[in-house]
Amino acid sequence: MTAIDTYLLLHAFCDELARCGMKHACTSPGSRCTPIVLSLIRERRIRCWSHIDERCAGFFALGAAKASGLPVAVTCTSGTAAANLAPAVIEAFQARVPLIVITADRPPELRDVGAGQTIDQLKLYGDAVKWFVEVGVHDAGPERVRWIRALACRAYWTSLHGRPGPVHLNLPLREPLVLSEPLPRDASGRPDGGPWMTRVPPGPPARRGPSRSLPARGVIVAGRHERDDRLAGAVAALAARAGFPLLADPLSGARHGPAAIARYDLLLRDERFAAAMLPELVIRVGDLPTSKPLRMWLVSLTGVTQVALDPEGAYQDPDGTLSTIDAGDPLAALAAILPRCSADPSWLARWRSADTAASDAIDALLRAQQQLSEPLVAARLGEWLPSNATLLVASSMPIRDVELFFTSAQTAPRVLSNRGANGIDGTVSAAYGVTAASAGPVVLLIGDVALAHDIGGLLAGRRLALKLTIVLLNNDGGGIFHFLPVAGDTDTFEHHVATPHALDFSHAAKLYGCGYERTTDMESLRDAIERSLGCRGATTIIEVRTDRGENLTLHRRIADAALAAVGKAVSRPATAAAPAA
Ligand SMILES: Cc1ncc(C[n+]2csc(CCOP(=O)(O)OP(=O)(O)O)c2C)c(N)n1
Ligand SMILES: [Mg+2]
Repeated sequence: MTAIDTYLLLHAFCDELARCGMKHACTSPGSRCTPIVLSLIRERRIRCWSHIDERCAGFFALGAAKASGLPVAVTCTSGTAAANLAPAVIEAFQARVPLIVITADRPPELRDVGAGQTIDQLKLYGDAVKWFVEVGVHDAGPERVRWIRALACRAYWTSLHGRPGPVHLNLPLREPLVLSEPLPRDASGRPDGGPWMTRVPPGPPARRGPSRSLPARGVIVAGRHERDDRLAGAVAALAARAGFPLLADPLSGARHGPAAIARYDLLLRDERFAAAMLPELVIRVGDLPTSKPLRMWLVSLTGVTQVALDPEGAYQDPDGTLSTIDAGDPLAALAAILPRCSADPSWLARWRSADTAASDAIDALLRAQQQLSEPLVAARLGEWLPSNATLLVASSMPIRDVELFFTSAQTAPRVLSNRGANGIDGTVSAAYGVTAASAGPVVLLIGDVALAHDIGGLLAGRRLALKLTIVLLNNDGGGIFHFLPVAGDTDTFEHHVATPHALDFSHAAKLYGCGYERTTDMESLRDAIERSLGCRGATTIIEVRTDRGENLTLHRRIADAALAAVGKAVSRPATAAAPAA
């Protein structure tokens, strides 16, 4: 086996990825991975994004795959480099994001004999990948070239079809790792320019049974669903026509239209409202939203038929509430449901009047605020950002505040978040990945601990000439933990749980060549965001300082005010609840 063999096989492999439709790949430096990196770069149809830190590379690839819906390749050298991809691989598996992870490895004769930078990379990511292949070392004879073309296609389609997710190809490479002569022309691909192998995705659902009419009191719960942008509109339209309240997380893209109930998290904290508004049917699309009151309410609906429309038949049911998982095409299922609906207008009207009462109370309270606050920033981002923008929201309070305070609007930006494994890691890198694969502007809403966790991700801005607007909610620690019982343990809480760090992020901005602004009022925040969206090139960090204790108090005041208003609207008093970490 010579370097020519290695490069011919890799050329065929990358050619097939491009023929299948791959647009983006991420590289990170090393010696062993040189043939993979050079082969990806030479494939002009694939745009290669270089990263120093493999953890950032993995999350960048995740963001690009999330934003484009297409598999993205990520490659790295052998050893701990490959282990650094694990968080992004796990998130991609949990969140059903198609990735093709290509790890360079030492050939078999150099394993477990003390060779440098060599670890056991076989099945390194365990069950967090859909498919693992030890590619092996081969001569580039016609049979092996055909085989590697088919392998590339299979990796691509496997990551994309059915339940999307990561696949892992471990690629041992023998020295020499660079070519000292020109690569012979390779015309081994299909002459029509198509992939070596295509796979027809799962077909239309089996014909549905007789059309019994459905109960009039239905509810639709819509959660994170990134892969089919037609679904959000179809769900909102069905909810409106069927008269079913639509409890839509902004991550579903479906929080709009006359049936959208934006304040479900608050409404369902009111025990009497939750008990009175019992549905006869629940239809779920996408993941379960984050809201704990919503999840608890779904659990309480014993005896109510709960159907999940999930094209991959994924088991998203931590509380065992589902009656059916319908793995057919959700659009076809929605179309089949509509003629069976017989709306009871008073059902939706009661939800809506409570929702309006809660919304008015929240608005009044937020408008009366003199200072910038975390809820206010989340609420206004939903209104200010143009509909062609993408808002990537970090885990912890930002994602909860977006769920709680985004209003219902057709013009809202697209909202993405890493909610497969709910990690606060890799968020900056994922945001740059989203930028790389998005036409419109990208804004990242992030807490200070999450930003500190992936501060190295900022490097992508200048190195890869990508622009990002970062709205940083800096409460010097994990504000979420103040909502949890652990906050009562004062001896250890501050240092070990809240983890204040006193970081001055303006220095990070300087180090990574980002713009930096600190804002203290609404007007200057809006101006700073507009300036950043309007400027060319650079990333801007726009910092809003908040206080964790005051944030807890404000959330409680908002919940109390909203619940009092809901209580009045439905002539009942109310109680409050806390989010889960
Ligand atoms: C990788 C990872 N480590 C730890 C956690 C646990 N965790 C959840 S929220 C949080 C604090 C986040 O703080 P920050 O980003 O400042 O947001 P805030 O809570 O202040 O809104 C931590 C450490 C996690 N989700 N993921
Ligand atoms: Mg914080």
